[in-house]
Amino acid sequence: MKLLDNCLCKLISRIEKGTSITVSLTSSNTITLTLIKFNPINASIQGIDSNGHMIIIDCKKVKSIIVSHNRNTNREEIANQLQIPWSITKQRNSFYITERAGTIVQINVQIKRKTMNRKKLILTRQVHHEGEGGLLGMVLAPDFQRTRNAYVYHTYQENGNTLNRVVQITETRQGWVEKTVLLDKIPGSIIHNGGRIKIGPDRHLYVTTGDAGEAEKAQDVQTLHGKILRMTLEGSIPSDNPFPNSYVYSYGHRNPQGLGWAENGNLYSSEHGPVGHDEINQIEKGKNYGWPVIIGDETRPNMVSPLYHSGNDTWAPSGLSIYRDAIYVAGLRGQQILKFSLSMKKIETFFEGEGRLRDILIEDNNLYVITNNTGRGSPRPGDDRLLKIKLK
Ligand SMILES: [Ca+2]
Repeated sequence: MKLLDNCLCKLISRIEKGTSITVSLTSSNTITLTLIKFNPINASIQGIDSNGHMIIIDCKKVKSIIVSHNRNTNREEIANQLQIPWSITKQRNSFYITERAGTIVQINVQIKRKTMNRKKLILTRQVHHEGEGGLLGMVLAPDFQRTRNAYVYHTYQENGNTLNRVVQITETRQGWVEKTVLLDKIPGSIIHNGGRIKIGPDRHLYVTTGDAGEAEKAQDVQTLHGKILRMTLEGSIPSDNPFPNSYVYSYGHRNPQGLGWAENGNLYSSEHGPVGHDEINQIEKGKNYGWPVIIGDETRPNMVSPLYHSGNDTWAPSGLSIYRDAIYVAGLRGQQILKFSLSMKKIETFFEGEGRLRDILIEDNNLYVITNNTGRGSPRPGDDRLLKIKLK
């Protein structure tokens, strides 16, 4: 035990594996890594750095160490050094995470090996990254394994106007190349761009759009402001959409950013409200969700009040995923995962302590969440992160 006389080595030996640590070897040489193990035989630290490489450090050479705040023992760091990440998709051992400036990071997780590969988008219209806009939602095509096709939602500019569009892209060695445009000219702005896209149980694409700062247009079914849209995977209007020749599936939304289906097929969405009054809604075809006419518990004939709202608190809810009876919603301002019980209509804090949270994916009893402290917020060393939390 003589090797552990160094008090930093003693401290490191007590850090739980999976914790993110930043070690300084010299004033200019700092490494952030996820701790795999401490080896007491030679007082070395084994960890994974931000590029997924295995690193071994002699802890006697460590000058100082920062241990990330970690109140969540049931939390494993899958990746770090993400740059303003916005959405998570996954297939087999690979996660695909969009970054708002216009890149997609693939994180491949094998049992003993982890790789991180960042690819650019090759588009006919550049990603316009400003304010809340940029590269936002992404979903892999059902036949991705064979075709490498996916769908993304991104902000762009045309004749000085900020707009959004949904495009199909294909993964190549050089990057993700635009294949077809499903829908463009979706209203955009520095704020309220919506941007979540998901494929429903009916194999149609659902898209959330924001009011782009023009609240009253959320009530106009002739425009695409503040709507949830539904289209086929080829970008056409399904014949059973509620309004003739229209992508609009539901309207009266302010800035919805979460979409998910329960096992019974019900669709739910999260929505940013005005100064508090953030919402969780059950989305039904053709219905009006009230913005900007009603907020909170207010009611109006032919308008749907939320299933639950935050009152005067602010969650700033973004991505959501549904598991058994509960909707798990990522909170930006609230900096927590909210768990909303569908049967009890009750909400509780499921997870917190990692700063702003942007998107959630649940698969095989595991919940994956991305933090969003870069871009806006207080990034810590190693931010932003992809974390894994086991569900009981
Ligand atoms: Ca509403």
